[in-house]
Amino acid sequence: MKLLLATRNAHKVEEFHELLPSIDFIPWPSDAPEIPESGAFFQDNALQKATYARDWWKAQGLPPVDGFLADDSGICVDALWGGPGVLSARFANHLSYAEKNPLLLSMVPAGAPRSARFVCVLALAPTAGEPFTVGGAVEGSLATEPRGQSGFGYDPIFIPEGYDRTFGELESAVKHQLSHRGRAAEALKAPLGL
Ligand code: ITT
Repeated sequence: MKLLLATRNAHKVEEFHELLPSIDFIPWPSDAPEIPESGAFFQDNALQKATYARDWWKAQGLPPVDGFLADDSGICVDALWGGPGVLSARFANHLSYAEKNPLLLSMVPAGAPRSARFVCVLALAPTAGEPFTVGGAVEGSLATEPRGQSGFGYDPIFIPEGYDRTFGELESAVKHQLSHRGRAAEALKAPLGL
């Protein structure tokens, strides 16, 4: 099965290759337009990205694929009322993650609950047919400081429930078993007949 992966995030691309190795993923071309995401919810954005990619691909007359897959995801911190959530990529986006992660931690008031979760919504727009979404989440807590080099983004500050190491410290195979994206990818298998 050939799916166009509607993302510019190279870390997501790498994770999808590992999570769904039987799928032949086609990357979003580097000269293609930015994929818009203007929704208020993970689901809106995932659907917007997948259907935009499908419409653009068709309009270009590019070789057919079986479908268009998009991921909208983020970290939701309870002490920040769910933020940065759907705005996770855009939070302080002039900063690197080495700067952004300590900044996010510093925004959590002393003594506040440190619970957080990663959420991932995947939208699949088949070449012909109705787009649909599946999702996954992982509960956990914020570390007191960034730890580990593995993964990407907010991984160094997130400790999944039942562990004492961050996603930045855990091996990618462990992250995939627990993660929001791993769970959403599992949920995609039945509808794709995998
Ligand atoms: P595309 O829209 O092109 O897919 P993006 O990075 O802008 O790329 P999102 O809008 O879905 O994607 O934002 C997701 C952000 O949430 C991502 O940039 C990270 O900051 C964070 N994030 C999502 N999944 C993560 C993970 O597994 N580990 C660490 N951070 C993650």
